[in-house]
Amino acid sequence: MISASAHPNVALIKYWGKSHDALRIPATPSLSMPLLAFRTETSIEVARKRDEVILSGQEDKSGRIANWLRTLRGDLGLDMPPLTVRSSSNFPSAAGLASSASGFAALTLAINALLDLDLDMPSLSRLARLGSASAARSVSTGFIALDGRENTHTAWSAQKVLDYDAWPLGVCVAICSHTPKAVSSAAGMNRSRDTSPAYNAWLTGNRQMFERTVNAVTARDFEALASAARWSFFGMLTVMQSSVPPLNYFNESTCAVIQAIKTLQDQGVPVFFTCDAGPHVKCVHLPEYAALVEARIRAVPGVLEAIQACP
Ligand code: 2P0
Repeated sequence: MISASAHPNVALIKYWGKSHDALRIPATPSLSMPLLAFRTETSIEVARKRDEVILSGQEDKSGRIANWLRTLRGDLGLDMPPLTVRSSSNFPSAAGLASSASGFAALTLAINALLDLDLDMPSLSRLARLGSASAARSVSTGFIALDGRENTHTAWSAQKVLDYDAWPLGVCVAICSHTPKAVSSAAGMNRSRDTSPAYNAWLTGNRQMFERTVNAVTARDFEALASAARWSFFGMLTVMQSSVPPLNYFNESTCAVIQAIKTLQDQGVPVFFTCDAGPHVKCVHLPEYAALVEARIRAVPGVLEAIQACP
C-alpha cells in the first residue's frame, strides 16, 4: 500500500472557465497559495479485478475518479493495474474548500510513487489537472502558478513562483456553511462561459492581473498582491452574477465576514479577502495579524468556525 497527502489551495488569481472541457484546460491562468492546515490523505493498493474508490469511508458513486483513472490508462497510455483508492480529508468536501484539488493531487502523488514514475512537478500537475484543474496547483506547496499559452494538454502545467516559507502569509478561513454547493464548479463555469456578457472581458483582465501577481509575489509586495486578488475576485463575481441564471455561492455570513474585513482594512490592517465557488471566506494577512483577524472573524454572527489555515 502507498499513501500520499496534499493540501487544498486558495486561488488569489482565479480560474473560472475552461477552453477545453475534456482536457480541463483553463481559459485563464491562476495563482494560488496552500491551505496548510487542511489535508487530504489518500492510500492506494493494487485491486484484484476493478478500480474501487472509497471517499471518507463511502463508495464513490459519482464515478469521477474512476473516469480519470480510465483516462490515464487510455488516452495517456499509463500501464496501471486496477486500484483500490481510499481517501479522506480533515475539512468539509463539496462546499467550496477545494477538496477535489487536494484529492486529485494526493492521488496523483500516490500513483507516481506506486508506479515509480519519478515525474517532475509540471508532469504531475498535468495529470492532476485532468482530474480537476485546481488540483494542478496542489501537487506541491508554495505560491503556485497554473498557466499555458496554447490550448493543449502539454502546454498547461503548474510552476512554483515562490516557496511558502519565503513569504509565510497567514490565511484565516471563515467557515460559513456545511451544506454542499448546489451547482458544481464545472457546471457553474460552463454556464458563465456560455451566458455571461462579462466573460470575454474577464479572460483578458485576469491574464493581465496574473502577470502582475507573479511579480507581486516574487517581490513579496502585499499591497500589490491584495490589489490584484481583489480585481480577480470581483471579476469572477461579476461573471458569476451576470450568468443566466445567476450563480450565487454566498450566504448572509459570507457578506458579514467581507464587511468585517473591510472594517479591518479601514483601520489599516494588512488583510484582504477572497472567496471561491462556496460560502467560505479566505482572509489573507501578514503573519503578525493572525490573532486579530481570527478574533474579528469569530465574532461575526453565523460564522461556524474560524480556522487558521496557514502557517
Ligand atoms: C480556483 N475554483 O481557481 C477557482 C476559483 C473555484 C473558484 O478551481 O472543473 O474544482 O474540476 O476543473 O478546479 C474550482 O474548480 O473545477 C476552482 P474543475 P475545480 O480555485
